[in-house]
Amino acid sequence: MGKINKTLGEFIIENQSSFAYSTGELSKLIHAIRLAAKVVNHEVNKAGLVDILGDAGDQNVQGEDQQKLDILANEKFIQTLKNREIVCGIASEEEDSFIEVNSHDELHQNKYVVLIDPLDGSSNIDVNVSVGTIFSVYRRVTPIGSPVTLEDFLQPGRNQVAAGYVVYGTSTMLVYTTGHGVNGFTLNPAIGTFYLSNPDMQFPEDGKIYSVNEGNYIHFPQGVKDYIKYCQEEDGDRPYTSRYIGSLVSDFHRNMIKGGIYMYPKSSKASNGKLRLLYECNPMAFLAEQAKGKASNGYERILDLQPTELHQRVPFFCGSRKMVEKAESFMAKHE
Ligand code: AHM
Ligand code: MG
Repeated sequence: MGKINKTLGEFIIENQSSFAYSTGELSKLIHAIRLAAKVVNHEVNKAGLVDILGDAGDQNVQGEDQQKLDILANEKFIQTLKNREIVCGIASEEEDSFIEVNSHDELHQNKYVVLIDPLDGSSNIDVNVSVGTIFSVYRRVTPIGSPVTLEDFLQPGRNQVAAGYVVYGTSTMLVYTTGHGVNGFTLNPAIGTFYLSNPDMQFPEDGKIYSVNEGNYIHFPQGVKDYIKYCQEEDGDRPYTSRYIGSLVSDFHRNMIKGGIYMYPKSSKASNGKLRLLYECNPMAFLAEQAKGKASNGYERILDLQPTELHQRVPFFCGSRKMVEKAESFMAKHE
């Protein structure tokens, strides 16, 4: 019999003491996310079988069509987190404003806020392509005992205490960091257990894959156009390979394993790009840095940006350090 890897549950217990201010609450929070991930995984897997495919007929706060599974994933994550008395507030891509969470006995005693994109890349669901969940965790900045406020959510990404994603792919994986590197766990669906499959994940320092929606090419800033042309030029190890799933979690996951850059720049159609700073870019940027990669808006470190709105968007360049630095050097020429 081959060796049986550590389970996520065992890993959380073993690593609890390395959390700053460890009281077991962050561990409980990761346990809750693990549970919600399994529930959503089950729903995503059976999406083709039951009548839950397609639009729910509503639009979310950003005017986009909501898919039924988006709503379901949103509900599952929020319910699971609410029931555990660890978080004082939740913000989600699918909710206009943040949700306040009280513990049952005493008001406002919980110290963490969670921001989630419950089902990212959901336009891929109908065609059976990977989707993901992204989460980001902060310690609240307002005093325990007082109601949670917007200020608790609008923290720069460098304050995150944990972040991660679930990728519902050929296998389902949970990949997360608590600021001590990045570890990946693969779900064995037969027994519903996540096993440590990818310990200490790291971006190769350099890579050969670029991931960008080239359909928007003519609308991109000159620096991005020049960088794309650079990727396509014949020279040394170039041209690079283009890979774009259109599902941030999957594109990021592949690039972290193989080496690459993901870009969602601003364009003449969207002045801040498409991706949201708080629950898409910040958690991915924290993971990227913990995996020795890099994340920027083309000029500045994502994790240093001071958020001003819950749903704000930001241009995003993320991946292997040398590739992001190269893209930044092209951006700098046209500042
Ligand atoms: P969503 O949160 O509405 O699913 O949008 C985010 C997704 C990312 O996963 C993906 O990288 C990007 O949108 C793709 O956008 P586009 O189709 O414009 O290339
Ligand atoms: Mg999203």
